[in-house]
Amino acid sequence: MSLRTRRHILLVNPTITQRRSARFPLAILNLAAALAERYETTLVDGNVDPDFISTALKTIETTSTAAVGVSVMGGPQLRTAIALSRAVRSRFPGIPIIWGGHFPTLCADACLAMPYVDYAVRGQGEETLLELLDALFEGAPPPERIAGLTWRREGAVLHNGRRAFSAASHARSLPYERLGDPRRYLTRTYLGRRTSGYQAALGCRFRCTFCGVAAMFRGGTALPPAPRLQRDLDYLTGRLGVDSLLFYDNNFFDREADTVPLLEVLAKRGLPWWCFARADALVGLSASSWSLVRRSGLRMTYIGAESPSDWLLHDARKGTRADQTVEAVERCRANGVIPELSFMLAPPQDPDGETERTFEYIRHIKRIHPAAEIMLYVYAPLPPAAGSRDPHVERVVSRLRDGAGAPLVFPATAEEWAQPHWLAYWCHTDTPWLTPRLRQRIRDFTTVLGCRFPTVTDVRSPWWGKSALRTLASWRYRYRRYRGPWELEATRRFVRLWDPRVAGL
Ligand code: B12
Ligand code: SF4
Repeated sequence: MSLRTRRHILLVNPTITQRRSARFPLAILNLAAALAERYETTLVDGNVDPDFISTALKTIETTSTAAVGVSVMGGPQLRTAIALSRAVRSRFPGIPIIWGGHFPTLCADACLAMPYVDYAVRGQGEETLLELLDALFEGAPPPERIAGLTWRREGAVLHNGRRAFSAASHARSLPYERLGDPRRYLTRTYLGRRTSGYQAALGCRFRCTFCGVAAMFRGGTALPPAPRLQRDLDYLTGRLGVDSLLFYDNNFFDREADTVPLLEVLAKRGLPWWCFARADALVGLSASSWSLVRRSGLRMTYIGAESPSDWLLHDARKGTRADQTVEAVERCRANGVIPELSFMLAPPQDPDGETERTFEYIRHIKRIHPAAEIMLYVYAPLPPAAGSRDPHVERVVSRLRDGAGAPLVFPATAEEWAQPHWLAYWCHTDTPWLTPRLRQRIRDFTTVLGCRFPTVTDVRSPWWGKSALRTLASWRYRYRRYRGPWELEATRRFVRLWDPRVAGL
């Protein structure tokens, strides 16, 4: 295709967080890199542009945009994606609107139930989007041959077969400069003054039933070659001045032999960094790798601890055990790393009992490593992905009940998913089977724990405020008097603590 005839595609990351915690919108950057040979693209990011809908509409007008791609994660981004798509459809009714990302991957039917979504791309989006644009504008391939696509034919919604895992994006560089000044995305965190998000490895080998990553990659994973990491770090540190990194790899420590070359690259730089890791992988690391970890500057690692109960870990297909979590915490302490542990409270099988057991387990962990960070979520399994079957996930979901004890029915449309109670479900902050008493109990424990151990990731609240809250909360924590911490709530109105569950680090 000659340069003159290249069509223009608008790629949008609708607002999900406030500007000061915006990170590189990796999804649309990766898509732009994949389209670069055949299409022109404009990137619009609602996390840095408060008027992103007006910007998108203006872009469509001035560039004769041929199609709009929208990145959609369930939760708050669903609302901004809906607002954008409605606005585009009403001003430019003929332009195809394509949704991709974690929400369409799981809920493609709910997306296509909206008149302003023409296509839903399930799973990794690069190849599917390219083929779809070629189908729309070049006449080939026929849509039914495009793996990973959900679309309409004569009013009926069709889910084409799944697309196989691809590591092709490792061969491409991200066009950061297409975002305007990429330095806008470097923010102050406890790691440094100019922290950047970055993704080295793709996918995840595991298939935990509650996790969106499992539905996206279905066990596929690929670690990047070390020279790629080196090259990207040269750009990020040399050109942009990045001084610390958040690795978004789903499991940084996947296979030790593959991880060591990456650790060696990081050890040469000594930048403070953060990553996701599994307890079993950390426990299995050799002494020489831990020594590399120390030299590399790993400050904190996010571990999906999930539960103190091995039956639940097994049921959720997690593949780790509660004793491994404790051992991983000990290894982290010995090596100067802060473990950031996430838990899923109140599973429907025994919401009260499991929640209390988790509280006690957290206290045990805090005794071993008081600096351990704790992230509390509610166990809220998401629906099985459209267009592919996973009997294990289907079984887990079939056991869920609503508040009246009837089988839980998930929303049928994206707009229903955008209702506050379903947003809370998607964000793992509430479920229909939580009783008001248990909901309050979780809220109270979260308040007491968060005040007793303010997170080190909070670089914004004043030290005196954190110190006052810590003192005020200590007797409650010590004597397990979690109920009704009104004095902590009142003090928190003045000292607003940072919640990394909402905005990331
Ligand atoms: C960075 C990040 C964020 C950032 C925002 C990112 C942004 N878009 O601006 C922040 C920190 C704000 C955030 C918040 C949330 N996040 Co988040 N986040 C991530 C993280 C760590 C990396 C995402 C990323 O950049 N990946 C790299 C890119 C390249 O991959 P990708 O986004 O999947 O994009 C590919 C495909 O999805 C697809 N695609 C994506 N968009 C589009 C668009 C089109 C048109 C097409 C065709 C294809 C396509 O193609 C892309 C390339 O292959 C992931 C975990 C992970 N490691 O992936 C979680 C993750 C995406 N987040 C998740 C969740 C649930 C949330 C929350 C909604 C809730 C929560 N409890 O965390 C919150 C919202 C909180 C709130 N405001 O209340 C889940 C999503 C699960 C799901 N099924 O929806 C993930 C997978 C974490 C997890 N393991 O559960 N998040
Ligand atoms: S929870 Fe972690 S290990 Fe399990 S599928 Fe998700 S990313 Fe992979």
